[in-house]
Amino acid sequence: MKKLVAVLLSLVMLMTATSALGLTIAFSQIGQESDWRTANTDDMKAGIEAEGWNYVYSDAQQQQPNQVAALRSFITQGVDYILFTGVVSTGWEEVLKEVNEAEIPLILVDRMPDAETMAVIEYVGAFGGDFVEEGRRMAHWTGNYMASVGRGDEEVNVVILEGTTGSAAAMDRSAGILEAIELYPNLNVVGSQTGNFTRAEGLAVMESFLKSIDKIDVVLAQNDDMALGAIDAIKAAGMVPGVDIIIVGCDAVKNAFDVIVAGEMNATIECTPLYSAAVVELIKYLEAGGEPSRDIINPEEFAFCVEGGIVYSADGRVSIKAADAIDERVY
Ligand code: GYE
Repeated sequence: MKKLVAVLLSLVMLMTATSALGLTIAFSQIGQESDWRTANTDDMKAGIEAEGWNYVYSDAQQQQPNQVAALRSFITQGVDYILFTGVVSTGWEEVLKEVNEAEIPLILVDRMPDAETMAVIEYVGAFGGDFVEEGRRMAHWTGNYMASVGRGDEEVNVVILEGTTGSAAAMDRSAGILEAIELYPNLNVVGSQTGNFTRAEGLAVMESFLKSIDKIDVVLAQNDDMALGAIDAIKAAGMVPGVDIIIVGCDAVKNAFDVIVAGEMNATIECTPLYSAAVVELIKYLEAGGEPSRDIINPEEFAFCVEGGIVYSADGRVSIKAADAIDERVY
């Protein structure tokens, strides 16, 4: 009897071990446009591999057709789970339905497909930032900061550096900025153009704004990389970033923290790239027979600035002083 139990036990252990080792998780990533993206890519790889699972990774270099091809190749390979973030929000229905037909559980991370697509595809979990709220926070921080330094009644000219055209992150952040900025009538948007979420394009667009617009008081950059590019352009034009022009970014990456602590950038609205822990937890839960959910999970996020103490949301959240948080930052 004892022998039988021992044999059964080792059989169970063997099966658990092989199934754990046997899981193959594939990730269709957008590209390598920003520090955020690098942190997201590194975190996912580390988190999946730490479980001893096989990890298949594809970098689409910002091209939707590359993502479509990657997803089809994941289907052909018969992977166990597919992780997906879309460079743009439309045009995914056909290929995601193919994933569904192949019965490969789909986990959405970061940029979701548009609502129409979401409504007709199957997915087992979704984790991403609330980009509309992040945009609102950029506007709230700016309006309240300007008032806090006695510029609440001054006509303030704002330029927006948008992210990749057609991406959920850019469209939703623009929508959030434009919605909340209405509450601060002294803030006027005088320019808005895509810098494609990269430092180089942020620099180029800021250069052209500086040439074509007489007075720029504030830059709202939809990610920190573009904010850093704008800072380069402002310095090159002989102005002092953070003083002559107020600069607000989004993401809260390490490079932005360094520049905020140095006083050359004013604030950043957090958007976390760290999803592997949630993804791993979900996969384990599903493997154990848990029920999938169609909820989109937004992580809790904060805002950081030079001094701290600025209200950055409609519900009265207050920014954290960057210098107090810099040592705990992990991306
Ligand atoms: O803000 C930006 C990146 O989709 C949330 O993409 C992401 C955005 C992030 O390139 O830096």
